[in-house]
Amino acid sequence: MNELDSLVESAQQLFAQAQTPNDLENAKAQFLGKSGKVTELMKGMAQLSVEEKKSRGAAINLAKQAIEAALTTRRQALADAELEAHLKAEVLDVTLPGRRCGTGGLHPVSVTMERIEGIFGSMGFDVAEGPEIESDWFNFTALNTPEDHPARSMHDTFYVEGGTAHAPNLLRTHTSPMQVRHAVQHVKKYRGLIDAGQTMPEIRVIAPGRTYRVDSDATHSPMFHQCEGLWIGENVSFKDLKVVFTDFCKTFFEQDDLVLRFRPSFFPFTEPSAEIDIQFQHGPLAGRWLEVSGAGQVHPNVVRNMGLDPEKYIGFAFGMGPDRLTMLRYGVNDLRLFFDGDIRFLSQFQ
Ligand code: 2U9
Repeated sequence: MNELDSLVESAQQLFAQAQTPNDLENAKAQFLGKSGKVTELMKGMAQLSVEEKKSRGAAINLAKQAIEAALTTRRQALADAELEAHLKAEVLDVTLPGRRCGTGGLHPVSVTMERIEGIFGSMGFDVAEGPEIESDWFNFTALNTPEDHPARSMHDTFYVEGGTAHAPNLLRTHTSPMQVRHAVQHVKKYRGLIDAGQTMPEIRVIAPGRTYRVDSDATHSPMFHQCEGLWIGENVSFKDLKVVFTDFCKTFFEQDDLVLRFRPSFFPFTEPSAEIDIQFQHGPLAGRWLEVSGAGQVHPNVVRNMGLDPEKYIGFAFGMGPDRLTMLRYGVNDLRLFFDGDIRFLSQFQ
């Protein structure tokens, strides 16, 4: 093998060893650079005769072309390898299914709220929603709750800034104040009719929403939900309460043979008052009496606070806890699970 052939071969070997474009360019410089081996050979031709220059020059040129060809081939191979590695690292499988947007769902207590609104809506009840920060007049005084009633204490009620010492603001402890607001508006609207001795359209309303009390254990949360109901007219009796509430419970729990019990009780805003218990006839809770609501005939003082004559207008009110109804319907035994926001628990209800 002559000197030029072995030069070409050593260039090919060095190019083959180059693993990066940078290695390759360094290797190239050793042969084709300003002081590279090919360039040196060219310079070495200076002393040769014209004839010798011709043949030697042609041979060096052939060797140079072979080295350049090897360089181009290796450059291409390295570029191909780089592209291949790049494509491998960024695998894009166009056959993969797209990422879907989760559809989400309603919280189980919201489902209960909607069921309650639907059932009472079908019985002609309006839905009234309003402020969670209330004055103590709407929350307590209008509802015939005495100044020294324990519910007014700071141990039971969250007081908030604003208002005065005489008329403090608080987080409503029930949704009844919203019913007082609704009733007051209703009475205002029909004042002319009422004063003329004519009959005012009945007040029939439920007030669902968040309520707050200083209380926290497995069955009490400082924030909980309530839905209270009110029906006031000229001839609305305790019998209507029994019919309406029995119908509601049977529809809500989807059990026609459900049994209800009205137990005497006391609330400042109703007289007489009752606790309402239900008894399932089948299922895991069958036979047990479960308290679901408080209720009663609206106290004359509360009717008066709405701007109505209690001798003429009478009716009933009830209050229930949608959180508890949700626990009973789905068999959940810890109220706090509803408010922890753990998606694994909540997604079971979708
Ligand atoms: C007006 C007049 C009277 C609403 C009533 C109850 C009885 C009652 C509680 C039961 C469990 C709420 O979820 S709970 O904590 N409620 O026992 N609520 S009567 O009485 C009213 C409401 C509005 C104007």
